[in-house]
Amino acid sequence: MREYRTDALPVEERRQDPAALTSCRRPIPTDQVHPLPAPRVQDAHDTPGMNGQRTALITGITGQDGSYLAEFLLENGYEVWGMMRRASTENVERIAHLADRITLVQGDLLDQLSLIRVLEEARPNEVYNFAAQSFVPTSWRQPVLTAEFTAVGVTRMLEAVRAVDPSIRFYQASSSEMFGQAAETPQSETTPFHPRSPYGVAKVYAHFATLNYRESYGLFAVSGILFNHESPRRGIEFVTRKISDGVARIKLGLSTELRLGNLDAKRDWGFAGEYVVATWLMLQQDEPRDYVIATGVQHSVRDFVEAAFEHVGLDPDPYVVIDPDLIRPAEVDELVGDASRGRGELGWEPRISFRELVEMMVDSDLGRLSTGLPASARAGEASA
Ligand code: NAP
Ligand code: G4F
Repeated sequence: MREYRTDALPVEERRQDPAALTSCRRPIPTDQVHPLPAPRVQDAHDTPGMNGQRTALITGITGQDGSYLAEFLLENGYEVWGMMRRASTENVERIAHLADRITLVQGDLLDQLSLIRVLEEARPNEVYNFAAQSFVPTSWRQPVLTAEFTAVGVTRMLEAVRAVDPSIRFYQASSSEMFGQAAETPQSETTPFHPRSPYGVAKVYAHFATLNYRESYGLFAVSGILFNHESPRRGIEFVTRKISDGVARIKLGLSTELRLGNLDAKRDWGFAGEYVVATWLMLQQDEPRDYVIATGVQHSVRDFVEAAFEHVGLDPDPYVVIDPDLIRPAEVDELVGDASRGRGELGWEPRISFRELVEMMVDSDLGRLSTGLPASARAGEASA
């Protein structure tokens, strides 16, 4: 097993990780909304460097996990390429601080030829397929598009790997959402799937496509079944970030209510910066195998709300409003993972606790929202 470093985590998140308190190679800004120069987008005529480094391609590099994995791989000596889809506006806030150290290339999971071209340009040793339509409620509103991105897009990616270089090691971002109405508790690699959303159904397809390409063609193709993982970079529509942002706004006097759906849903929440290390570890094994990655600790949405309000010294009751429009057509009531295979074979352990995660996210949103407010309203100075 190769040794690895985790000290590339941005200061705001690294300070929570006692094992990662060594110095950063260079300062990394923590403010994700601060305008920074955009990374270079590779055009078809650029030639990638050939200096013997290991090369990784991350699809979905503009997302939460893509940004953390890019930092981790750079810190561990990789040449990092990121695939992003074309947009009319910049969408690189999470990776802007890596601008001069990664190569971005345009490609889309909907376009088979674009995936082949991306692999031909990047010539990666490892592909991390993080790209997906990942927000569960959107999957009821756009089920066919979700299937195109999140399900069939994975087959397109696997076909591209076969066509360009079958020796590429391939990681698929499977999800605990596949367990859905779970047949047993806790859920492990052998728990049957019963997805409860079009997103979950699409992930099950992608999961079995990855397994099938491993069995049919001998690809080193693995799926990480990751339970919910969060961070200050989590998309604002997911419940944890919605809560941390909402609580910070209320604390700073910018808002008077937090509208939520089902507070009784239970999840196994970990820190995304640690989970991407597990994805890398999966591709460093001698044999391809699927792994559950989870903390093994379950909390309700209500627990998250209470911990977040408690952190800023407020009572949630006057502020939290239950909005029936946010209740899902079919709910995943509770999930909690058994990651003992990953602990044993990968040597992976989560370190950030639930409470540390909540506080990290609330503090980050307080800091972000305080910028530009009068001193009396800033984090730590605001009165209840
Ligand atoms: P995320 O923040 O929503 O990022 C998704 C990424 O996919 C974004 O970079 C997005 O690009 C890209 N993308 C979407 N459609 C695409 C397309 N057609 N072509 C190319 N790129 C496309 O998700 P995340 O939280 O980082 O999660 C990463 C992966 O892990 C996802 O597959 C997710 O389903 C899976 N997962 C996440 C969790 C979790 O708790 N976070 C748990 C289990 C599994 P844009 O920026 O252009 O939208
Ligand atoms: O934060 P969520 O939207 O995450 P969800 O549905 O568990 O999905 C996330 O985790 C999956 C892993 O299991 C990933 F595969 C997926 O890509 C995504 O990252 O909702 C969590 C829970 C749900 O039960 C939801 O009903 O929170 C409940 N909830 C209550 N009020 C809410 C809200 N969820 C959201 N997004 N917004 C609310 O206002």
